[in-house]
Amino acid sequence: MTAVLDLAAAAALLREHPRVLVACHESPDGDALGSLIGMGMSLRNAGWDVVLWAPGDAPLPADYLWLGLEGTTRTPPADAAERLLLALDCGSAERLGSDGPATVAAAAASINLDHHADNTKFAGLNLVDAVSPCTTILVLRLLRELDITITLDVAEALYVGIITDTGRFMYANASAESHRVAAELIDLGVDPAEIFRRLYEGKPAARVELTARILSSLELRLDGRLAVAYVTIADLDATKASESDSEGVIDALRSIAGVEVAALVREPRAGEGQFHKCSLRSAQPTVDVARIAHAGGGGGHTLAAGFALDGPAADVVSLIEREMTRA
Ligand SMILES: [Mn+2]
Repeated sequence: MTAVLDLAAAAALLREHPRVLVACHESPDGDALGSLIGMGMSLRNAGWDVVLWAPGDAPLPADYLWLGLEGTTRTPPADAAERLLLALDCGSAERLGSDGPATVAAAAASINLDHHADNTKFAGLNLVDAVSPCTTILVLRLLRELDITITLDVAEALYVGIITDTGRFMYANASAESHRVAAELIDLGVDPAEIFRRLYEGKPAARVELTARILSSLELRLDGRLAVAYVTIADLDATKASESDSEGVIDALRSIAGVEVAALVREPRAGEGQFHKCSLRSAQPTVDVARIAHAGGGGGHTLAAGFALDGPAADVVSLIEREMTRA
């Protein structure tokens, strides 16, 4: 089942605007970057004047550099107000970073293409399909609507969104459609073994050392229903790893028998104040971590969500415990 999206309206709006600013959410993951590159390259190949915007100042995750992120800007371009803003995988204007809301408000037109159930419908035209396992599948639907040929580079970028947002087809959102679209992309030339090698092998030793340190902080709470681990600045400094190197660790927490919620709590860097960021994963289909994230002022999906809290790490954990024990 897929939602009915007004793809025709989006295609018409794009055809009226030859200059486009394609954007994804800050701290981008594989789906955000796969969507950004897949959409951006396709529009550029088809003759649009495209600027790619990945908001934020933390380095883009090294795992995805091979997608071709060199030309990506980190701040909106000077002529942003003259462009159509196409936001991808972005649940709110705030997820476009501190310049997000003003850039959306000033844009010549705006389209919001996303799969987050808590999407705030912040754009002029909102295409939100919460049933879709990832945004790259929605990007593919829009490219087909535009009659744009899918090149191999684009197919690879779209495939990355599917495998990362479904946890390599491991999560409950790994629908028949996700497998069908993956098969279509393989038919276009995508080599799954090669993509998996680029994404998950050849890891820097620093990342494995960081994983070891994070896992040594494991706490099982609420009789083992909650698994919490911490990423500290000391861990990052000692291993010379970056914050994005901690991305996969939460799956190890989630895999522990009896765990319902996995939480990874990140200590803020100097200058980020007291904001502890927390990623949440559900290990049980009946446990909705988006509800916990909302209680902390964040957002996300039923099975994967996050929030940031102004206060010590202990407050982050108490909030999760309070929400988990609420009937
Ligand atoms: Mn996504």
